[in-house]
Amino acid sequence: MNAKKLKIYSLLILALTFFALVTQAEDAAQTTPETKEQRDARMKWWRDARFGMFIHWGVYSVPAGVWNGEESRHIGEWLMLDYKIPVTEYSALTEQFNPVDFDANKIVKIAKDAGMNYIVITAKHHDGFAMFHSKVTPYNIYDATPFKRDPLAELAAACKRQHMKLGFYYSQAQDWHHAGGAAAKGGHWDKAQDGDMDEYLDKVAIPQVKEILSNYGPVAELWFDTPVGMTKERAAKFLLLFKLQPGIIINNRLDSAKATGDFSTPEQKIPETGIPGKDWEACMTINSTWGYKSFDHNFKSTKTLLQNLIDIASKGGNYLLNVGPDSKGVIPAPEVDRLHEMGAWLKVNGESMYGTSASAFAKLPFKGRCTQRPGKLYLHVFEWPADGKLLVPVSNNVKKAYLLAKPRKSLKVQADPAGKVIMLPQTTPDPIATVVVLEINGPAQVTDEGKAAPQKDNTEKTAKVNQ
Ligand code: FHN
Repeated sequence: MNAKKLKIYSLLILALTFFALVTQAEDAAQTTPETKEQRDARMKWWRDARFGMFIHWGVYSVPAGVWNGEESRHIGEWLMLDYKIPVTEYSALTEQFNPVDFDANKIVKIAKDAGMNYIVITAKHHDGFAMFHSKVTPYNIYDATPFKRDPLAELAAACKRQHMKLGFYYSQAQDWHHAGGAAAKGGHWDKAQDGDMDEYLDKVAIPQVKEILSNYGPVAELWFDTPVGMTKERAAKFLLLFKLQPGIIINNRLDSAKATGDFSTPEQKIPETGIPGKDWEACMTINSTWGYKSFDHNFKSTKTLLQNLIDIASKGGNYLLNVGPDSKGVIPAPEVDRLHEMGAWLKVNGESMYGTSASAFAKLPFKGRCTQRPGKLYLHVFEWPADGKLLVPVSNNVKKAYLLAKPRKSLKVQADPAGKVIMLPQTTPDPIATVVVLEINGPAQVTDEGKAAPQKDNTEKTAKVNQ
């Protein structure tokens, strides 16, 4: 071998070694577990956000909860399973699905005006119908309906324009259209649904999740649901896709053991004492259904919705409040009205929600809730005390007290053995929730009045019984 050849070989070996080292380092970076600091940084926007919009929208908005003249008593998006509608019959609904009034900018603006900080929309629900232009199957809104538009692309563009975070819901296991997809509550009812679940996951669900994570810009949150048959091995295939969206936040419903994901998902309920030590997001309907039902007028009042938000924030959670657009793509007016009213309250009182942490107290001596940030307690008063006195169970030195709606007018504060008493104005400023701010020195020093009642010590009694 002459000197020139030797030099070329040496350079080649050097280049290959360098390439191998870089690949190794990259692999190591991918498998290195996230540190607490890294996780906190990734979760920061989400924890600060507190309030998001859930959108359940699909071809089920066409029947709108009615089948063969009967009004379904169950949630609208389950109509296909509830009435065991054959696959071809249900698929025919796509011909009538032409949501010409869908206006992504308007929807994002509704969410913005409501004080919501992120949106999560159904990319595919259990009926298997993709609400985006999927290349994986023609059973999607672009190919199978007269609409010929991609709502997810439009929503992604609108979110980008209006600086709104966007996430997708995807029913990974249940799919009542494609062969091999799972069906809860008794399983398949049409032989077109029969097939191999692994094949379904490999050929439909995984490629579609790849599409939504690749084609719509930044995806803030991914929301899996009803993990029927989702073993650890099956879930693992999805995990590989997440690196397509560094920083993505995933819910805990990918696998049936709920072993993966970033946050818990209490549904239609607010846990009594939050979920200490965990991130969580309560998803709830605004009426009684997720997917649009023409006859469901059971709308919660703005008061209930706002007090839910406050309750959730006081327990350290997020509120993902659902809306169900109709078959024209429009969010029903009673839902928009309520969101608008929530936004008006948040415009004044948002400081007491966004970026705050859970209450300093296990209990409060008034009807209401508390959130906090360093140096400030936000007391959400649901029922104005008749004597105009608000006892806050802290012993700290107080710097200032005022209503968040009137920050320049200081309220008098008196010391009390049980804490600090704030002198309130006589008339109730806000019938839903008035926020009183108490600025204090250092972390809240909670008096007994704000602590959980001590557990009764019954060891002696137990001992006697056991004798
Ligand atoms: O079956 C679904 C239901 O339709 C809806 O999507 C809710 C939202 O959290 N999740 C499931 C039930 O847990």
